[in-house]
Amino acid sequence: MSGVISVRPKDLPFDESVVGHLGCSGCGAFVAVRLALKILGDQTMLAIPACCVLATTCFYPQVPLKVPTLMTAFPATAATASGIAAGLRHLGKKKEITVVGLAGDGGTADIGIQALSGALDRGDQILYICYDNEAYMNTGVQRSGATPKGARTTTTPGGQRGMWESSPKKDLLSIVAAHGIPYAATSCISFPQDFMQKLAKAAQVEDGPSFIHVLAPCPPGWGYASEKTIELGKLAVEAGVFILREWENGEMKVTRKLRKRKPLAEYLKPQARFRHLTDEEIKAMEEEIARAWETIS
Ligand SMILES: Cc1ncc(C[n+]2csc(CCOP(=O)(O)OP(=O)(O)O)c2C)c(N)n1
Ligand code: SF4
Repeated sequence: MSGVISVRPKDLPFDESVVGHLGCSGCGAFVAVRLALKILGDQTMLAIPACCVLATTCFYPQVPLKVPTLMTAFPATAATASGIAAGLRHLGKKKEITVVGLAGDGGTADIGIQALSGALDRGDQILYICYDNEAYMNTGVQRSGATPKGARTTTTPGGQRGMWESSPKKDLLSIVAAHGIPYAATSCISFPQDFMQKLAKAAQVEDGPSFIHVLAPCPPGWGYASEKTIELGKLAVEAGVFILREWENGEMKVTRKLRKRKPLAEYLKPQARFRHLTDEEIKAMEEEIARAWETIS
């Protein structure tokens, strides 16, 4: 995509590019898809693997996604996007159409990471968006490499002490940036201007791949009331749990610095997936967050 993309609300298209999906109410992933398509426009082609977004939009004859979409095998999102981009290059349409790989955190941080790494390594002209609901939600809330420490999932049941997720969330942005690509960033659906600005930058990269990792809260998977999606996304960022960063021109920077972090308990307590944690455990996690911020800033 070439030309400057405006993210001012008055310049955004009124039309929606995803209409009538079967996702849950309050689904953060669909906020991400909706905003992304407002920025990317209808000259976009999507490659999507099995995930909530695909499962809730691919029920023929209804077609909720209004841009051409190719369903990919679960591990093959980035490879499929690369193939589409190669085809468009051959047809001389490389500049007209933005090719997007769109996948959940399981499809990105775990099963699709090899294809993603290959595409980044080759420098393929694709934009990859990982919407991160922090588990394999579509198949029943199994833990993924992006599930945060302390979270209960169906494969890390929190009811039994010591059985919940114990390894830290994979730092996807650093993994991607280590490939030396032109642009990569984290964002959160609760900060729509931040998300859209970063997407606009990612879409304008003309000499290689770009990557956006967007936190997308999930009411049933995280265990909270659906009207709290935006609030929880904000708290994730403001409690310092999910750090908004940008990798550009070979440098990593924090794009939303926090003068004072909100108490971690404010973010954790409304979510059933963290309900088993004791105050001491929350305090220990808060200390870890403080250490992460010291390292990063
Ligand atoms: C090779 C393969 N393994 C497993 C599955 C089953 N499967 C379909 S969707 C899915 C979960 C996807 O999780 P994620 O990528 O995090 O997206 P979300 O469902 O959270 O949107 C799984 C395990 C599959 N379709 N293909
Ligand atoms: S399970 Fe979560 S990610 Fe999937 S459609 Fe429902 S709210 Fe969205």
